[in-house]
Amino acid sequence: MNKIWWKESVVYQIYPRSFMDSNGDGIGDIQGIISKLDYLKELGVDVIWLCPVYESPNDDNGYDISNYQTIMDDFGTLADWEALLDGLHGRGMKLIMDLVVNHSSDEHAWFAEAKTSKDNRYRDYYIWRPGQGGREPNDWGSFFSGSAWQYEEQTDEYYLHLFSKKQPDLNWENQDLRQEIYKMMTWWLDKGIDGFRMDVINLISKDQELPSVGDGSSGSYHFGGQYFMNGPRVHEYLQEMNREVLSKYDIMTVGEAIGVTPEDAALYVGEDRNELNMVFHFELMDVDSGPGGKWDVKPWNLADFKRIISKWQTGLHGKGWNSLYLNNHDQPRMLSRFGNDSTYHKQSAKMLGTLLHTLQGTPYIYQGEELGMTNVQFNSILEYKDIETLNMYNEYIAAGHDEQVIMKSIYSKGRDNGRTPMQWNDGPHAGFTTGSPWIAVNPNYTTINAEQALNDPDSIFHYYKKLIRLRKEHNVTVYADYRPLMEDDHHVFAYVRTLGNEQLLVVLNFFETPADFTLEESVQYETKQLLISNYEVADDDDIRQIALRPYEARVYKLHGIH
Ligand code: ISL
Ligand code: CA
Repeated sequence: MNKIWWKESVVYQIYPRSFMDSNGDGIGDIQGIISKLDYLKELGVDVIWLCPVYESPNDDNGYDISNYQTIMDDFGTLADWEALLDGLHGRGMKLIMDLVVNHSSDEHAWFAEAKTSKDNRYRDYYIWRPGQGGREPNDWGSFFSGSAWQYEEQTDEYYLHLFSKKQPDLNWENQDLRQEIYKMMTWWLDKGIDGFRMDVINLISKDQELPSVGDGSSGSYHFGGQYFMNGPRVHEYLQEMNREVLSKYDIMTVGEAIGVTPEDAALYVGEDRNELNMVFHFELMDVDSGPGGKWDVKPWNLADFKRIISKWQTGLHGKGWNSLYLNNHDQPRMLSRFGNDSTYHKQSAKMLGTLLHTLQGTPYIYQGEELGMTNVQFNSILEYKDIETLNMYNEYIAAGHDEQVIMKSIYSKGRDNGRTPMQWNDGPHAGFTTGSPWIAVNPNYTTINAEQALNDPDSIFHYYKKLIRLRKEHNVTVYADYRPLMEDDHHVFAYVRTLGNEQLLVVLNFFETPADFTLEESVQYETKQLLISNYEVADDDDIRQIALRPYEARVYKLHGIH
């Protein structure tokens, strides 16, 4: 494994709309982030990933971009953004920007032109097709419910939108479009940013036949992923982007990749491939999805959870670098999903944080995770803001589903779980805004908030701080290989990581019931050192046999291998 800064970094993801509001309009903004830079420095993270801050009509909270080179009014100005970059660099932190180029907004100037006529110069920047027998060109469904096609009267054709109808897909087959995107990326890089997180980047190449999935008999829409996930030209495009843009800078890149296996991922992140540095895969995020997809919630189990992590740890080892995340702005809060957000709030948050920071790969912390922020349950659908949630709700209601059942799946899977405002203190609106927040604050802010966490030496925040520091002080946490222990145990997650003559032993109890850990004989060592734990542990504790307490987590460094 080659050593490089982004492997040794910890990334912190900011969802600007919900981070900190500086001017009382209820919407988080760039000056708000600037006011919290010392907080981020204190936590010790190295890189900030900023979700989209570009001009946008906000159909999908900034993931629908109408101008890639201006800042959204709600968030501030380009001068504010430059101050943010300087503020980060001045504190020794880096900034990566979200790059959303599978689609633009329908209010982007390119699309405004493209829809006017079939021979417009920008027409081919998007994907247009005539209807088929009075219906859409094919039977693909959108990620946000309904058809993936929208009819445009002016030219009597449909355009493709894998997400909302205000997010038309860009046509990467068009070389001029690709060059415009590379130019835009270069413009940001020349401003001094340190990399990109690339939104759904493995969807940019579509099978040009755009085939239907079904035979048309049902009249319903289907997931057409086989025709646009890891499509025919995706690696050609990314290699071109790397050659023309990325390779010219010392930056990091991470691509969001839907439906990839470790084998697929190796093609994106293989160190000899000249494409990306890391991808975000979805296998772990699908661990509690039933056959009906994300809203068809099924209980997850530790056997699957461990199997997926082990598969990625060993699958990419020596080939490419993993990204590690347990939640983000699209996912429920990790603590409510995989831990215990009531009785063992602190213990389980620390246990999950231990997992995140002790695997091979770069950890990504999502804002509020370091405080143990939890899912939210709003009483009424009217309090929800997310387009994916609202569209699903309307579609399911129209299809006659039970409202209570729908709300239950929103409580466990809805994206707004991760989008409630950051909980800074126990004052009005959790100190997020002096106005009225764009989305309600989670009522548990009176006990879960940053001010409380900073004052409590035993807080999740201080534990995260220590985890982040460990990655700096012990190379073994970053570069060592991975070997699962007690693989068939469905209660304990344990593994050993080896680098030279050092080993890292990680033991995690994933449940509230006590559990026994037995260290297999094959793991040999001379001395042991407890690096971190979420309970008091005696120095002379025998690690060959540990009686683990609820959600207990321990990390040992073992010296001397025979
Ligand atoms: O998980 C999902 C599929 O149901 C979605 O939440 C999500 O749309 C998908 O993970 C892709 O995410 C990215 O692209 C979307 C945007 O809404 C998400 O916020 C973004 O992370 C479209 O740009
Ligand atoms: Ca604001």
